Amino acid sequence: YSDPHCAPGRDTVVHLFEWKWNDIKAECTRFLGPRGFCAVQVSPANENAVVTNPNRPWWERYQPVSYKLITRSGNEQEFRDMVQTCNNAGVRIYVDTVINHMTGGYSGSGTAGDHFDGNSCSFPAVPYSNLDCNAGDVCHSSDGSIQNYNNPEEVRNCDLVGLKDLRLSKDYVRDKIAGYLNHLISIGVAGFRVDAAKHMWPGDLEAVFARLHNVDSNTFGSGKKPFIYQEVIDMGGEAIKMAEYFATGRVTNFIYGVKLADIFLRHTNQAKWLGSWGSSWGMPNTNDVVVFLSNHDNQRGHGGGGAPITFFEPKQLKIGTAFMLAHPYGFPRIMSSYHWNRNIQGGDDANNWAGPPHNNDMSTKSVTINADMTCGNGWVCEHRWRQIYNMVAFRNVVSGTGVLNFKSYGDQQISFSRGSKGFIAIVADGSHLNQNINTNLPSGNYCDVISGNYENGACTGKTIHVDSNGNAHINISGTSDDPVVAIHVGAKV
Ligand code: QV4
Ligand code: CA
Repeated sequence: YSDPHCAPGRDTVVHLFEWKWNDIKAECTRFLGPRGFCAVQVSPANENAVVTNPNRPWWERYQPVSYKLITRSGNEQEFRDMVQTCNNAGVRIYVDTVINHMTGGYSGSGTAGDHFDGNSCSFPAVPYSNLDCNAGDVCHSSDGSIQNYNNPEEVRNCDLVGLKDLRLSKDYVRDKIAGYLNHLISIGVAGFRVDAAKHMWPGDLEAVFARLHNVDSNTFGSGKKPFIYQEVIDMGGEAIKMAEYFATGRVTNFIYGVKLADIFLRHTNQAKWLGSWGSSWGMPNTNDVVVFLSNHDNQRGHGGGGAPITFFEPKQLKIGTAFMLAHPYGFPRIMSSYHWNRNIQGGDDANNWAGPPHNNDMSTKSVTINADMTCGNGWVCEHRWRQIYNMVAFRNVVSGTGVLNFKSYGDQQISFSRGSKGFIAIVADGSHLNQNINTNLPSGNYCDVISGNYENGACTGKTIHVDSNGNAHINISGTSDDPVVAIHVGAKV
């Protein structure tokens, strides 16, 4: 399950959080395909509870009502069009799948108009009934919700924040979930993010995944299992460990973004130590993880996944992303967000619920594209920032090479090469780097893809000269907007 099924030469996922299927379809052809992205993580595709208090929060999509493909992102036909178009553009679709639970304990209707009553675990559009949710026979917490994260039984058998916990020990429930995932596979998706995996027994997940069909052989080759990455928040302090889930796919490595935020945001740790970055930092092996600086939860203080770097710190985000994409550890995911008005009250963001940009009827707004390639209508589109998409291309070009010549020039100044294909230098604080550095690249003139674009053989930014010994003069002011230089053999002028 740990092969992401990227088209050859691609290696980065972008989470187009809350985007509509029609917009993702367009983005695959006009941007993600040409720019070398491997895949898109899309928001949950199945019917969810319509929550009106607060009014249409993003988190309503984590409260399933049925497995019909009807949400604010679009309907099944639009979903199919997106998957087909993206596959044709060489871009894979991974669906965020919510299979641990259904809605909270209240009744209402869903985005496809289906009625539900969470209190009695009544979801007739599946159908699930009272027998299909966990109850007091297996959950022994005081109120049926998870209180103690150090008790694995409670974490897996009780309700996560009051969300009706599915009885995954039952074949009937396993069949329904597998039926939903197989439906998505039949449409052509390449894989799944498994929401709240920590709250399901690894054995139950195994039983569900054993029921899955192979992914489409025309697109992905024959005999291939879907790519599976499981959301397990393991910062080291709880009973449940990431390692319990390696047999059923990759895991989301939350330690990664927090440790990089310590260096690039808080400066409580030093970039000079990054020479050993990877599993020796107490993180799983490279092929067991998806890595990211932030996700849709911790960018707004949800979920306890630590305090990461987000688009609210654009300079640090660009530096951190450059490092993430330049370094071979893990399968990287970029967060692509929408704007909301952060309103910190006593440590919490009072607007952390705010849903995507919307029209008066609460339908999600389309993504518009500005002349400078950035997005409008309230969409941040971090993946369209030059310093970020050019590093996606960098990662593709240096693929297969290792980290070479890692050097530091002070606590927060580093450089390293990727074989003889790429080189990066980073200043993580306000200091000044001015050095002759061996880049290990063939001699020539290279486009610094951070300060500019490589277009038709020319560079719109700085050109870096590498001499016949592989040396280059690197001059970076840490107080500048983008204190990074990145060059690679795919952008020689
Ligand atoms: C409320 C009360 C509860 C009460 C309940 C009674 O707070 O105390 O028991 O009512 O019904 C929303 C509300 C939450 C509400 C709940 C049930 O925020 O206040 O409970 O609904 O109605 C997202 C949000 C949650 C949201 C949930 C469902 O983050 O706030 O809950 O969607 O709408 C842990 C887990 C990890 C999880 C993380 C958030 O280990 O798995 O918490 N992360 C994933 C997703 C995340 C999502 C869920 C799991 C749930 O990434 O986005 O939660 O699917 O770390
Ligand atoms: Ca559970």
